[in-house]
Amino acid sequence: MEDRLIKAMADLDEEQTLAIVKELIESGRSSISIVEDCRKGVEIVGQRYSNGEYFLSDLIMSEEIFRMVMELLEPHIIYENPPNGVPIVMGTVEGDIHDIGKNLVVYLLRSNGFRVYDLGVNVPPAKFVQAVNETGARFLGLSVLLTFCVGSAKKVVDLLKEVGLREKIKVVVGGYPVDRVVKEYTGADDYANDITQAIKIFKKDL
Ligand code: B12
Repeated sequence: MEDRLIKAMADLDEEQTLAIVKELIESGRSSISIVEDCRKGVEIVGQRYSNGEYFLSDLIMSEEIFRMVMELLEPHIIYENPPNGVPIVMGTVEGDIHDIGKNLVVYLLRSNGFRVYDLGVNVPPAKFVQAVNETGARFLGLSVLLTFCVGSAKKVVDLLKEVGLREKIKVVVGGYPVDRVVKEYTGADDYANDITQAIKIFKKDL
């Protein structure tokens, strides 16, 4: 863990953040650990926004810096396994447009050989179910960042049950507010709120 990177990200210091990331890449630090530090930094951005210290424009700024970090990291993210082609449907649930974390998970799953169908953001339950049906996916990944959108994830699971597809697919819910309680409430099979855990979950059932 690199405290100065977390701090630079939390302070929205673009220049410093990018300089530290470049330095860490050169020193051979793993891309995953760099991303995790940046995630911790934006978590602090979120806390500062909650307590009125930061504004919406600052959330937007954090997105922009994160995007630039990802551009630096992408060429260094190592392709770990040969393609297995296992299909996964993934998207951010209805009402929610956060996608930095989801995109990261999608990117890493693809680089681990999965065939990911990314439905984007604000995805209605019926669209998830249609995609599961059409692609024969073995996994469904639901990203939720807003607590008031947790219900949207539950609706997807309920609809899967209604149309008889629930037993055929493993549902994984992920995102900042997601914990065991959210997993139980939505009826998902598993959950993750960090990248290492996220990839492990998909790999363990191969
Ligand atoms: C950047 C940001 C934004 C950006 C989003 C840009 C984008 N393209 O995504 C913008 C500015 C658009 C935004 C808007 C809003 N935001 Co906002 N945002 C954030 C912030 C600061 C960072 C989120 C982020 O990208 N984190 C970095 C990524 C890498 O982490 P992550 O998303 O957690 O993903 C990781 C894991 O969770 C996991 N994961 C994620 N998805 C999935 C899916 C699966 C299947 C798996 C297995 C794992 C997994 O893997 C990822 C990698 O580690 C958070 C603060 C926070 N603590 O999260 C607030 C936060 C989520 N936002 C918040 C709010 C309130 C809003 C707004 C309502 C603000 C407003 N008044 O308009 C709007 C909502 C818009 C909407 N309808 O969705 C609140 C939510 C509070 C709550 N209790 O619900 C937060 C928590 C800030 C806060 N503390 O108040 N936001």
